[in-house]
Amino acid sequence: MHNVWGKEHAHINNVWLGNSNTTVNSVLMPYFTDYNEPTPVRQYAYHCALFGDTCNLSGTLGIGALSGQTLFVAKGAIFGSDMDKVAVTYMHELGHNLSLQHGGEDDINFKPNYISIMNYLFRAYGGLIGKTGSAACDYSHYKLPDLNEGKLMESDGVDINGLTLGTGLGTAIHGKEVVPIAGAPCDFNNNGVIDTDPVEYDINGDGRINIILVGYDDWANIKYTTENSNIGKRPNSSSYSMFSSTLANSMELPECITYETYLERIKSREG
Ligand SMILES: [Ca+2]
Ligand SMILES: [Ca+2]
Ligand SMILES: [Zn+2]
Repeated sequence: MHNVWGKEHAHINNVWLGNSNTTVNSVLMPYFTDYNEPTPVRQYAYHCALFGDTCNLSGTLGIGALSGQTLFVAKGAIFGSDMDKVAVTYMHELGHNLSLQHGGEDDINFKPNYISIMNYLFRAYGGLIGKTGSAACDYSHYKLPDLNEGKLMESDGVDINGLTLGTGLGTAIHGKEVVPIAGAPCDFNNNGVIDTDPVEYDINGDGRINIILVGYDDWANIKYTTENSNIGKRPNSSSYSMFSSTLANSMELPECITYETYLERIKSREG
């Protein structure tokens, strides 16, 4: 990745990011005054990241346009300006720009078989489990086997084929680390034993059990071009995704703030 440092802007207490998809983009764009200079063609390849203090919604760590070009990182909302968390948030929001959702191709969060910085499961750990430093900050390299919550094979674990062999990568089941995951069994139903018969459990904690948790290879599917990068047009993203700061500082499962929630809160605040 090639980072180009832009201009430093005057301090604003709360960066106002607007109250609709279109305004978030149009509010962010003016900050990037060097974005179209000296060569306007930059806009077809570059992503614009604004590192601010906080934004108009407290508790928001970052916002990234899904398949868009703008992202915002609220450094001030990250306790102690922890640079690791800033890095994790930056890469996460950039991932949204690159078309990735919290479950890879879908927005199903906390999938133990999706080893990516896009997955909230790893926010509590400050990065991928089994890795330290910058190595802990990564998109997924493997499509791990899908997990059928209605028929989980504990002896299979999440990586029966050993795709992650030698990488040391791990995951977390019921708040307990499974490191490494290659060939390791998982106690999916949290009864303390590795059951031989298939078990049923809501392992991503979304209240649903009858879904397939699909694995995803981020790197093989990243979209480097934006949705609407037509000549002369700036792309407007169709949706944004946000992080809650409570998440980054807690082991508990936090609420997942969607862009719709963001709009509702802005509306109630204005009302
Ligand atoms: Ca078990
Ligand atoms: Ca579930
Ligand atoms: Zn996100």
